[in-house]
Amino acid sequence: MARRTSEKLSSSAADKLIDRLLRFRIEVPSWGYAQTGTRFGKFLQDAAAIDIEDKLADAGSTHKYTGITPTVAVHVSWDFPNGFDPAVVRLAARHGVKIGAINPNLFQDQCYKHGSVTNRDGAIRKKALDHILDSVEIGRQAKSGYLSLWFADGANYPGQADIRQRKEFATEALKVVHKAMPSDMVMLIEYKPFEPATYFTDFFDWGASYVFCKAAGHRAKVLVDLGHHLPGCNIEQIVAWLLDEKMLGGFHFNDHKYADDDLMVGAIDPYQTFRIFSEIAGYEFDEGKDVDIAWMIDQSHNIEAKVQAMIRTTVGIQELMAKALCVDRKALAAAQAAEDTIACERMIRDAFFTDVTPVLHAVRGKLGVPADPLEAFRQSGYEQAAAKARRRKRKELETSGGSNYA
Ligand code: PSV
Ligand code: MN
Repeated sequence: MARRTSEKLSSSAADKLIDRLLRFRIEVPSWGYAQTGTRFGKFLQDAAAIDIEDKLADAGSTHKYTGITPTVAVHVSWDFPNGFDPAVVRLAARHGVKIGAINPNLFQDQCYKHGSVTNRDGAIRKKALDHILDSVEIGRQAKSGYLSLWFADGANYPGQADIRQRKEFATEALKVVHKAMPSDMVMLIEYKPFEPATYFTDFFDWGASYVFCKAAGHRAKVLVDLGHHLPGCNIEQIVAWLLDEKMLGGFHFNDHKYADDDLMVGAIDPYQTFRIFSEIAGYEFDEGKDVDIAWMIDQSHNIEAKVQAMIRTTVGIQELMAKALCVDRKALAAAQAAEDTIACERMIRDAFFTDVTPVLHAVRGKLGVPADPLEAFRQSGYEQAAAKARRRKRKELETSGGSNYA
């Protein structure tokens, strides 16, 4: 198929596209810069972040080269282990970024073996709830707009647990948390069909998250992690439904081949991510305004150079958003009304194959960042300097693994 170029867009369409992209921001995860890996082990990198200071420096660097990642999601147990620390907020500012979504950690402590907020044991449920409430407090003090909840809770065997009772326990906790949140905080509820639990997870799909959100309160919304669906799932349809219900809270972007692989966005199936963006672009066109959701990356890279992978992912997401904005919505609606299936499908695929490089260069020029952020970062020497400094720091700290996340 011939490659269209965005230069062929009318100048008003190109201007609108550029304007929209200038307002588009993506949040990076602090844990994406640390020594991470699979459950079989970690391949250590000298340049990987050791602590929150390094993570914020790396996030700052990602933002410096892309111009669109001004916030960093944090995991409370890894980044605020002793509760709120104003020094972390100051450090973030020094690196040109802000603290974003607050993620409580309800999956690492030994006591959560049989669940956190769904545990049979009331004392463990209380511990989990207290940790979430502490996280709300950290979010309040850090001026974060989002409390992002992911529960690893579930069971491995039929009969092991009471599914309905666990649903009730989780609902009780979410209601308490929702009440405790400041009025401008949004609760994001993530879902995942399996892992670590294998038979069921309590928050297993978008419908479960939707039901929990409705029970929790009006500031609870569904978080769609692209790696959290069973093969063949039509994720863009889920997104369209959640948009229509005003229940889409945000995304955790990543790509995958089989399961929650945390690969760089666009590496395996860019057309899938594009189709999601196309649904959003259509929604924004119909509503006449930008959708107000959390655009976040959730990737823990195993063998990839950390900052490079984050930059590549960020520009990959930006490119797919740009392509989705190339769909002529009026022409598509006309083709749909005429039941011209061939024309409809062609419009979507043509947009995907549009070369948006000129538009992206224009946007980056306006943002004051390099036209090719990844190449500029690779030439900058940041990674080599970080590796040197962090090798020294590890020696001083007598550590090799850095963050305990795997
Ligand atoms: C779980 O797989 C998840 O997607 C959740 O968002 C966690 O917070 C994140 O990964 C990091 O472990
Ligand atoms: Mn996630």
